[in-house]
Amino acid sequence: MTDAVQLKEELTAKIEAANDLKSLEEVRVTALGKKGAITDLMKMLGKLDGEERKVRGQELNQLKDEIADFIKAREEKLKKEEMNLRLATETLDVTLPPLPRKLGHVHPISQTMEELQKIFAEMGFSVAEGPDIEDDWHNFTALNFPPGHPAREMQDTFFLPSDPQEKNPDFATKVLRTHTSSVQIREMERHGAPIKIICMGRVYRSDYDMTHTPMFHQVEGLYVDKNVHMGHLKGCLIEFLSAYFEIEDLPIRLRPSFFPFVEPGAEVDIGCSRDGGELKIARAENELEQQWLEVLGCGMVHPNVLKNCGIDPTEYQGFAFGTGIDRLAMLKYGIPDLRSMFESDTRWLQHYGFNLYETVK
Ligand code: 2NM
Repeated sequence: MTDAVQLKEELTAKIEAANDLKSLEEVRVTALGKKGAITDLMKMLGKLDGEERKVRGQELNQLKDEIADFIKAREEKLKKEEMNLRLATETLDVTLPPLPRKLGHVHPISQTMEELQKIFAEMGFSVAEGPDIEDDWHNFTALNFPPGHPAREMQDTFFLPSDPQEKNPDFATKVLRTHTSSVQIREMERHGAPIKIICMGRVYRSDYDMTHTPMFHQVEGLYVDKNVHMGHLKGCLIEFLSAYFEIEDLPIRLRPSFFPFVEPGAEVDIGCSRDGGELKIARAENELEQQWLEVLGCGMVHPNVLKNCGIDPTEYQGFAFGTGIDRLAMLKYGIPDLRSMFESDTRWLQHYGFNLYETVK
């Protein structure tokens, strides 16, 4: 009996002495835990006789409840004190500016595509898209590459497993498109003439070195209508290149060249200087000292290509041109290594990328 009274005094003193939540919890374990003092006494009840057990049992239960209530009250008091202390000492400066948010950047290729789309939209071209996986017809045959033509090998094409259901090899053979001209074939087949489109997108060739990656990007233009001639082609290219490089009197020259899908075909150079090893796109002060940089291929669409798309070449003519978007981006934005474009290095993108809200004017 007395031990219950004594224990109550002892525990009460300990609870009052506990000055923080941690030491209060230690007292709780000493009193009410599995091996606590009250628990120990309760375990001994079993050894007592009926009446005494009942009386002592009630006493102990009461003691247990009292101690538990007392601990609870002490705990609340300590918690309140702790909160008051924090409120008095901790401050929050709501006037501090927020942490800067990390913004992503627009890849130079996306930026260049936007610029190209804008320039050509102003000249009345719309944008067409097509599949990356092409058949032999759209990638080669329709473009006037006859079967076994060396250009088919020249292209270093990635061939895919062919379609076993398809009997016609023109449609059975599958490739990763080697140029976006395949999209222009599809558009001419579907819509006929007149047509005025640009195609932009990924193209694939089995090639890898300083200046070649197995995937790169092309933009190609196509204009088919009645009475279209090379004067229109040259005018369009002058407009495009001077707008893109933002140089008003940019010199441009055409050199005869060969592509199976055009006749005649030409390569297009822009004026540049290479003073001290640094390439600069500009008109030379002295015309005789003008240096040149090749940037495009072009020509009048071959009559066979028009025929292959169901367009009558005696009624319609067209011009077409094509170039690498990656190379255009490198030239305009001073990017030295093509391969760095596809390494997904965020530090590179931080440096060469564009802010989303400052893209195309
Ligand atoms: C080039 C160079 C010359 C071209 C031709 C065609 C099509 F589909 F109309 F025949 N599309 N693109 C073309 C012509 C592309 O890129 C160097």
